[in-house]
Amino acid sequence: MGTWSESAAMAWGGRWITNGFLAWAVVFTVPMSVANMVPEPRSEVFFQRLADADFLSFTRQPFRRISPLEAPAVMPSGAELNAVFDLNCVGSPAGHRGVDRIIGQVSIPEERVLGAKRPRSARSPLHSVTWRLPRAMTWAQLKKAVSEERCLRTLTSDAEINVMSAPDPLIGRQDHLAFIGWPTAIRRFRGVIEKAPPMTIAVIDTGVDLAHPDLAANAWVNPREIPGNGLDDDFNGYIDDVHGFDFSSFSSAPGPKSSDAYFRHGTHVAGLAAAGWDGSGGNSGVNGRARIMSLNVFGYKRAAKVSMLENALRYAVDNGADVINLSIGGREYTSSMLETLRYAVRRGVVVIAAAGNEGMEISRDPASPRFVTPAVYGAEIDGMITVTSVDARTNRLSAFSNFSLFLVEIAAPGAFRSGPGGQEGLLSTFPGRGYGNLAGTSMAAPIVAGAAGLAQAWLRAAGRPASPALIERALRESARAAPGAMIFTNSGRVLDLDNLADWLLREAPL
Ligand SMILES: [Ca+2]
Ligand SMILES: [Ca+2]
Ligand SMILES: [Ca+2]
Repeated sequence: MGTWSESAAMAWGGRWITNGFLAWAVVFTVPMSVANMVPEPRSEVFFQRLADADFLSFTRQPFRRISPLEAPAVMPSGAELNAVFDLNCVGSPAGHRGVDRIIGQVSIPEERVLGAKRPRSARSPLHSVTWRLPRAMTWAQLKKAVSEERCLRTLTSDAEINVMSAPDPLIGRQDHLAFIGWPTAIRRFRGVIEKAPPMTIAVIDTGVDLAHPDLAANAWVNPREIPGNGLDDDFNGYIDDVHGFDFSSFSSAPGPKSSDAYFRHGTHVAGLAAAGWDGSGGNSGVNGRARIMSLNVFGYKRAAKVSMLENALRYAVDNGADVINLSIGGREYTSSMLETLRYAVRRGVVVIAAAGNEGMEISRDPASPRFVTPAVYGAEIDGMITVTSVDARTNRLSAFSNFSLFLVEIAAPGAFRSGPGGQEGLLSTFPGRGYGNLAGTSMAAPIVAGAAGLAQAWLRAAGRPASPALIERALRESARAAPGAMIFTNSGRVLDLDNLADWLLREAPL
């Protein structure tokens, strides 16, 4: 991050909500109302050239023209912006070269961002770059600089993204699988899964330790990339990306970059979704035949950036993921993220997002302190599912769970017990051959991601188009009613794999 002061950050709106700030939100509830919904962003505005659109947003208010009077007089040196470029932009001498020209100083050297070639036309033409202001700039200076950049599509604040696990639980258990009916249902799914080509689940997180004995056999492999030769063999823009990529430290090793407890998160999440059924440890994922694509957006840092998340989403879609798990989130609106999520679903990829752990009702209004992204977009995107957590011991909403009758779509176990007296978490894989316990909506989401992979395999085996919308419908309609979660999600339901198998047998017989 830059060196700008906290007061400057407040004025700019770039990163003023920290984890510490969230604590008060637990007691902050207001009546639910459709007034929380804001109008759909207009896509024609979104893709207009920046210079033509009222799009440069430096506050939490999107799509609102910011006059020079409203904008901060001076953007501080070191402020970080998310610049989204169109790599196929016509009319620019070299497309992305414009990054250097206008910005003067880019945090990542251009050739390392983009590799030797431009993406093929089937891939997303967009690429997000963190632009750190090299010096303090007035609104007029900034606007002049970007108005000459033909290939810049949007420029917004490059907000922080954090993981969504709750404070460390004391003990952990693995019978969350029993809670969702897995032990019996998996006999019905297993034959289908083992005949079908493996599903790929992209885990966009703190990195997955793919050397873990329960995960190694399920590591996704990029078949057209030769490891370790320093070349981008498949011309996808990323050098030596064999099992995924680290979008934060720009490294082809996508595993956790630190042994700090914070960075266990991605490995735990991956194990819940897809630890191998035949592993040496006592740990099973919901879909033990899935392939895990590790997309690390944290690197060595405890906070990711929206620009990295957007690039990771595009990578997952363009490189063959079937399901994307997002046990991460932020608190600030950035227009390009919604468009990137829509891109994923449009291209047939199911997106699963954790609702967050502030114990509050989330809001779709970007100006609200209860705005949580990307979770708030699940309800409006058919094929993206927002997940909250129930305690597997009580069948009630977990004390930490965010909720919304409008915006949260399904519940799954994210703890055994939560609230006063501590919590019991879910057991899954930790880096370094380990196992451990975590609790949170972060844990509930990958359980649903694994289930989405099961449903997808079944639908394909039955010859049905496995669209993200149909998979969402299967999971939600088959979920079982849970009185303890009734008013907290728009389905009032908890994932149930036995019911899912029944639903699939009825709607898509093999
Ligand atoms: Ca490559
Ligand atoms: Ca290579
Ligand atoms: Ca949805």
